[in-house]
Amino acid sequence: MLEDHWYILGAGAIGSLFACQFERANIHSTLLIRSASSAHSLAEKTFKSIAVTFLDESKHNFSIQTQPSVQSSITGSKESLSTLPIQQLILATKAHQSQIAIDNIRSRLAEKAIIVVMQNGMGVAEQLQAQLPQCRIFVATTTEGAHRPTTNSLIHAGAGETWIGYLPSNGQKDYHTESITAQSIAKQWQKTVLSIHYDHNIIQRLWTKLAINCAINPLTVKYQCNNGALLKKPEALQLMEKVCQELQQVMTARGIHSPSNLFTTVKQVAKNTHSNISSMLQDNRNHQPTEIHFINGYIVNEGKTLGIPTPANQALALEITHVDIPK
Ligand code: KPL
Repeated sequence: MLEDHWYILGAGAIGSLFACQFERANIHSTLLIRSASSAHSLAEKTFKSIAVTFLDESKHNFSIQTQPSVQSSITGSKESLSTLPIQQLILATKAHQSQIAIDNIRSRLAEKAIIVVMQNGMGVAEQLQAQLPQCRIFVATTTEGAHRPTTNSLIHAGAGETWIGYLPSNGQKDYHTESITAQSIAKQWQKTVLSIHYDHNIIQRLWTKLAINCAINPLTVKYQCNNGALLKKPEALQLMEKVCQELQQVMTARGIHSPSNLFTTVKQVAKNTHSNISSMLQDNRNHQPTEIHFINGYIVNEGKTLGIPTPANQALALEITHVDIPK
């Protein structure tokens, strides 16, 4: 039986979007945030105001309950960390921030806590399965488009779809039971206006999204352009094709069905999202570390394990890791 309350770790665009849409649908949530500076207190509870602009351009202010995920050493805040057990958690941090974020709240995780990993890239869910074998790890992938111009505002810019499923882990858990739980999560989240589905074969969907991110995101950083502009650069298209060929080989070797022409699929996504600034380019422009290690880096590691060379992905992973931050 699911509880009607979710903790959300990671108050970026997607974490905040889900918190606000949950609030609207009467699903209770608590945002676990690092800094209390943007929150205000009311009757011993702390809230963060988020002004949301919806797809139809209507606006609504939300007051989302928050708790600090880490004791503030900067402000010397006396605010004590909650010890209430976390039964249901959405991990919506950037992939490279996951480990530290989970470590900060690890002592609060209930013994059989449900954790839904919802982020770009791959590898974190598997890491958590190994580190927290008692917890129940699920994965979700979303194509909702949202961005946060400021910490207290959110723009829901593009309608997308969210898919939830269970990632089998060396047969430790009962696949049937866990699949039913994933279906219940999808059903509960369907109370929101978001388009949410259960996927029996979530691994396939995660890999397809990974392939798209591998072939678009680092190229937008390399060429400092939006997604659509890649299609007008012959050099970028050539590289995109090579990245896709390597991905197709790795996916086939892993027994993952890849679209028969991944390159065509990727070009179509770049066309559909032509004016998007990819999440990796946004990180790069915001002087933040990128998720490259969990995107192309993941493919390089998979290739090594499978004995498949992935020179194009490797070169991109190296280049983006060391890319100069634009002035
Ligand atoms: O998922 C994306 C991202 O930017 O991370 C794409 C599909 C490339 C859209 O921008």
